[in-house]
Amino acid sequence: MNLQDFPQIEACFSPRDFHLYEAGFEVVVVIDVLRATSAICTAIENGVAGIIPVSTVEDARAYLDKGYIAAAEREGKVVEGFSLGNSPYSYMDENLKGKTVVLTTTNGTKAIKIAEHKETVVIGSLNNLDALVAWIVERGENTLLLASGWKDKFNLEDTVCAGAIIDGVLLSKKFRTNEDSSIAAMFLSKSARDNQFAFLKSSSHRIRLRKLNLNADVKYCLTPNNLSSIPILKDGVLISQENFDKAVKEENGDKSDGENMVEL
Ligand code: 3SL
Repeated sequence: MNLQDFPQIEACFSPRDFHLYEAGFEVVVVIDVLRATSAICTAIENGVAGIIPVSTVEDARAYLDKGYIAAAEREGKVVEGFSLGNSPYSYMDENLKGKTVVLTTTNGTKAIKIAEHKETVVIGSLNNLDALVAWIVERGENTLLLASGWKDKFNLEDTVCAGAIIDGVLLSKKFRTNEDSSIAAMFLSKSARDNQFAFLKSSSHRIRLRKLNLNADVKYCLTPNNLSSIPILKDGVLISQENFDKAVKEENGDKSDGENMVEL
């Protein structure tokens, strides 16, 4: 097979640039290491049935008023009136098992909403790195890694994560990469490999979160491969890969697994 026939994997550094990259990509992986996508992966791994990403605090409040469980973060803090934000630790709660949570965050959910019209949107983090790499390789489709950044600006941690994903996927020798952004991401990830925490010590986002006393969250979010869930967007709700596959099977006429479906 010619290199040009291989599916492509690329990195986009900011939601602001998404329109420049998105054409031709069937799969978009949204990355917000600190902290939205790490929290979403944690939630799904810990049995949360679904996460509904919304753009604004007002949207989240409207769901809250209707009786939904809703979470909101702005500037790193839980928004007044909400009891949940985007700390991964708050999604390890037994009481959330089987529930659907509405979530809005400064950067991560904004990036998810920007990408939601694409065929397949999945959630990436350092936490689910290897599982995600294996999923991308098996899927074999053009894949764009969308870094959420900070308010449309480039950030180190999402780029390092994107570079690590590209590195892993290229090892399969079944993908190609073209963009300079992807090459830069791979260089950054190689520099960070031995100690992500030390490498990202001076990152603006880490400093911001440290000031808010969120060091434990940062440590957790920078831990590779402590999770294996791959949340996938289905009709506006992020669900586990297993439930996604069941739902698709059911839509295609195979009802055999239907009774095990989680109700959203
Ligand atoms: O989760 C997010 O969207 C973050 O970018 C915000 S936080 O500073 O990590 O809370």
